Amino acid sequence: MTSSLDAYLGSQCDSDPTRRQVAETIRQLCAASVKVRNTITNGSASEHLGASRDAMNAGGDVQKELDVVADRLFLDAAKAAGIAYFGSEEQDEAIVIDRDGALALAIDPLDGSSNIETNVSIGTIFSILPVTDAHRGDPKSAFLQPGSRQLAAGFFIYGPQLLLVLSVGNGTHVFIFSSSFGGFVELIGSVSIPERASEFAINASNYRHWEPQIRSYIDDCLAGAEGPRERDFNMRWIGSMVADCYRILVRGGVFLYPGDARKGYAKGRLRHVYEASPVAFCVEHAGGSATDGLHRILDIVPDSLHARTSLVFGGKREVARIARYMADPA
Ligand code: AHM
Ligand code: MG
Repeated sequence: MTSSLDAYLGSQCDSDPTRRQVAETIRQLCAASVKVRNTITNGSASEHLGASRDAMNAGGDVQKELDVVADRLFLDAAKAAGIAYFGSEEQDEAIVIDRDGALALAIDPLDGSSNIETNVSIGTIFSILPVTDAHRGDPKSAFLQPGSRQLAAGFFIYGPQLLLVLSVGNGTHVFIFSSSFGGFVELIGSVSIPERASEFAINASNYRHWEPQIRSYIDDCLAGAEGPRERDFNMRWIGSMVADCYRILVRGGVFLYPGDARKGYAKGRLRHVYEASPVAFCVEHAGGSATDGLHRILDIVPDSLHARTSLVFGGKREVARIARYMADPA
């Protein structure tokens, strides 16, 4: 029998009031994700949802209509769940919702914004962190914890299917929205990233900006069976990290968004708190690894809500191999 997300959360998150609130937060996020999905499906994506506004978010990205719609829906979900602090890619500062709340929610409401008008999979990434008394005086400090302290993390994919990839700290599980059931049901009980990588994901248009170590890693993959790797590699780059991550979870491979020489890209493009950290949590709980090239993402303490980090994740062996390239002075 297919098991529901609700039953899963009941079995995993019933031990104490904080865990029960984590479960309630996930339920509220799921309800919001269905609204976002319906907006995408029914909306006139090319003319409206993908339209740029005259505004930029804290990271300097142009906001699109759907970024703002999704941000509002997930803020409403955070309020319904009694979250203490809400930190979003689309908001400059953390928003205080309930000063006495036990949880902080960090979110990228719409990952893959640049793909909105092209009908390519996009998503929402979230991280749920504990709030302690030490954080009460300064809400943003709740987000400046190492990702290893996350109580739960995951992402939704608005693609051909509406999926939820979730870890509450005990494996990584995949749920699919079923309209006949009226909720999310389990699709993959426990994800395990295949060990051997034969696909890499990187935006190769940045080749000329990369450090020599990244170039030599990619050069060695591209050399295929005739090169030092002695086998052929395939390349995939969707440009929505949620979709690239999901492919790697089910099919293996490795993802890289390294820092590069472009202005403002010393630590790449991705945000530590609400992109790298939750993805790293799901990847590690699926048996993979995630680093900034050298160091484990989940050990790093971010220095601001919108901090960037270089990001490498995927199968353990390949991520370790990349760290060896990065450690080489070249
Ligand atoms: P976003 O949250 O504004 O969409 O930015 C994050 C996205 C990732 O999904 C993706 O991996 C990366 O940015 C793509 O960047 P680029 O356009 O430089 O290839
Ligand atoms: Mg994003």
